[in-house]
Amino acid sequence: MNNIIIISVILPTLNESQNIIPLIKELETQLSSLKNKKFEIIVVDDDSKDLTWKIVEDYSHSLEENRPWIKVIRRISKRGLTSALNDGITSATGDIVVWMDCDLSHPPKIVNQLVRGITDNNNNNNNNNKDVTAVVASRYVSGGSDARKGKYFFQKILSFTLYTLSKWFLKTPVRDITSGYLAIKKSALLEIGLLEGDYGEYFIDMLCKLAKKNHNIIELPYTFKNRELGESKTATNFGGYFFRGRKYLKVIFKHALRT
Ligand SMILES: Nc1nc2c(ncn2[C@@H]2O[C@H](COP(=O)(O)OP(=O)(O)OP(=O)(O)O)[C@@H](O)[C@H]2O)c(=O)[nH]1
Ligand SMILES: [Mg+2]
Repeated sequence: MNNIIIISVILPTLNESQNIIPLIKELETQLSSLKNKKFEIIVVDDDSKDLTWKIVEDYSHSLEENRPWIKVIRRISKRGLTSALNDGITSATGDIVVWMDCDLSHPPKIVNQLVRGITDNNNNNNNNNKDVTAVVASRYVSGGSDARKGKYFFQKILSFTLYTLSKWFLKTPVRDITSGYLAIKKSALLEIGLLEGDYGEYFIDMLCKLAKKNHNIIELPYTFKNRELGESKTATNFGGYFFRGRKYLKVIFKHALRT
């Protein structure tokens, strides 16, 4: 990749009015410091009641400055995280696509490291001399951690259990199979087709499909933090996690049985 590389950052949002502008500002700071790269930020919002979509629209056309690199997709009749990501991917014009949670639990400060993991030829993490297709932000490699506390206890246990199961049953070398934060070549996404699933299980499915096609995926450590502002969209009780956990297990066993 020698010419200008375009990076598309997809931000799926549902009621993130308190987090979205600080997140976009940090992404702008980080991404504008990358050499020979352009970027676009695509917010895919499901008509949030707290007007997240409008806050971003106002920010992108403010009186002081126009920010044409920001696109807002306001979805009226569609719902769901995976489908929002698919709409973002479909409209992305970049060579490299990034996505992440927008509650500031995924650190925007490491976005450039994720991108460089793909673009740098002399990547130190890349031992097998194959082009890196994707870089996953990971809690479960050296230097990474899941620092969520309090009501996130069950969520933390669920993520760790899935990681353990993946080591036993899945071919993907990726440890953080429910990360939700990565940089990936758009061409690889086109190869495997649209993301499948409702919520976080799409990530496991995607990693298994990429592994099957022998894509080289590396991980970069990060610390996952609690959401500080805004309401949680996921259950924080045992029953809720058990229900959600079943969907994740289904995807793991689907791929385990195929290999
Ligand atoms: N467009 C869209 N985005 C969503 C939807 N559900 C969640 N999101 C976004 O997806 C990201 C992850 O959702 P979170 O609510 O942080 O889910 P979580 O991390 O499992 O749980 P909490 O951090 O406790 O809220 C955030 O950016 C959300 O705003 C949805 O139905 N549509
Ligand atoms: Mg979250």
